[in-house]
Amino acid sequence: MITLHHCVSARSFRPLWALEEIGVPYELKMLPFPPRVFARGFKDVNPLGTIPAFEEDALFMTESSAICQYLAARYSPGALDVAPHEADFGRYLNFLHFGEATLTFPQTLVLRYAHLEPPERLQPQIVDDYARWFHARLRTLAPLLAAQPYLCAGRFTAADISVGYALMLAELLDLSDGFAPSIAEYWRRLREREGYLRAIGAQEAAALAQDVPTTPAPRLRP
Ligand SMILES: N[C@@H](CCC(=O)N[C@@H](CS)C(=O)NCC(=O)O)C(=O)O
Repeated sequence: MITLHHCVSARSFRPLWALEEIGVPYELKMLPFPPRVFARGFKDVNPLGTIPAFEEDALFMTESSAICQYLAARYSPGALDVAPHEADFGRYLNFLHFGEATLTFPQTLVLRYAHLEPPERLQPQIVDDYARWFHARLRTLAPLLAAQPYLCAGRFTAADISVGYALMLAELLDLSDGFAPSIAEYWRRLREREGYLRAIGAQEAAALAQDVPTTPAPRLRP
């Protein structure tokens, strides 16, 4: 049985979306964000204190893109996964990791210094610098997405989940006004997917059932 520890609309949304696209059964354990402040017992599950935390029997994973890669390879060959014999295998891996390492990294600085820290620790210069960083890197995808509907392999893959989550977070952070038209259109396509809509529904239902706020991230306590 798979267990996913998740906070509303945090990076753990990537594996949640993958699970819903694939249709494998799982248990969703909701936490208030950030767990290291509001759910201290969570460190017994994941000493890093971060989400996602993913368990399947003896397996334990904490990297959102790696969990998507695992789920795709294990449960979705030929669909969410791109196999080594396919021409786009390398491009698939690159986009899968680009979503987290290049796009989400600057966003987390915007999240922290525009939204999470107490007022006296907010850092507008950092927010501005890393918002620009995010848009500059995202723009590199615009010509590709003007020419094709998905990132690689001629189909929707786990790489689209990885990059798609960065677009979802950009919207939550009010960064989506800067999307190039082809990226805005790509994001609209992704948001209309049944798997995405099921994942949104699953996190809302689980948050209500488990008495966790359904809105993302309150400010950190000073
Ligand atoms: N590279 C990791 C990052 C995990 C991570 O930092 N998650 C954030 C949520 S989006 C978190 O748990 N933050 C809580 C904290 O830093 O206390 C991944 O892709 O899953």
